[in-house]
Amino acid sequence: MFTTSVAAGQSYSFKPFSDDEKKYLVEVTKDAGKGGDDRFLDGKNYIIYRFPVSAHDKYAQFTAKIGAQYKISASVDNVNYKVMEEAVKPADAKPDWGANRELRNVNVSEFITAYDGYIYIKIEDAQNDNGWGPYIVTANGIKFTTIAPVGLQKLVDVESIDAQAGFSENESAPSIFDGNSKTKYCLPNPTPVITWKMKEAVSVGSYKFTTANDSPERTPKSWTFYGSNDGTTWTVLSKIEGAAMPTDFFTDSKSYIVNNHDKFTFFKLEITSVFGGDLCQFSEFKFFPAP
Ligand SMILES: [Ca+2]
Ligand SMILES: [Ca+2]
Repeated sequence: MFTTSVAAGQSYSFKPFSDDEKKYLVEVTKDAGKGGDDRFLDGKNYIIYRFPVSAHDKYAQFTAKIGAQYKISASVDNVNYKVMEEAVKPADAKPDWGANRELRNVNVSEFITAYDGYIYIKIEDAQNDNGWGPYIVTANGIKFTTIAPVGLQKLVDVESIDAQAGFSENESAPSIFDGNSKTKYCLPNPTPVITWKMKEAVSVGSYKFTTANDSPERTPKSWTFYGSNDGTTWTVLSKIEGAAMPTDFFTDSKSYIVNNHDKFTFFKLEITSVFGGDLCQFSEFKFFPAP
């Protein structure tokens, strides 16, 4: 479940019955038919979608235009579902009640976990013995959006960054905090140490690396991340040996979790090995506030 890297703050959208839908479709009952151009899930029919969510995300929302009797549930494991929103036909409904097709915006932020993973969305009939099954309106499509928190890199005191010089000023250590995956820190040392001071004390909840523009063997493989309040006494926040890092360029690693949520003003990142060779490089070190 946690093998792929997921970028924080993404938006996925597609139309029912499209090829794009297959990327997110986990299961649809075989007899779930079409109602005109729309997905019609009457009776015991249902559909399940799955969307990638980063541990960094702070908000997640599912949106679709759905009408008639519907039930929208969400889950982190496709086993335990929580009903988020439902409608049944009122006893005094007019004969055309099934036309209540509206955009349903379902906040599923509570299913974001401390790890990169997925949120499953299940849509089914809220009352499966009376007809009036839900329609998912194809023309409006389906959308799933997550919002990333603001990274703590913005609070780094750039003047305080202490690290071995890179190959050029363009490849110096501040490049890992500039929010640009096209700029990297690259130096002739596979075990660099970078220390920096924050503009204010912060509590870190997670972090990730972004790979550079070439040579994946230079990517950090093992490291220790420390916090301090005096720049002298260091507390280990995260120690990773033999990480599985992406070999694609300009790509975020998975999220690494920091469980110590004490506030620190100084941080130190010690790279202790790379995948091969005598150089180290990466384009971003992103770190995020504790939840
Ligand atoms: Ca029904
Ligand atoms: Ca950069």
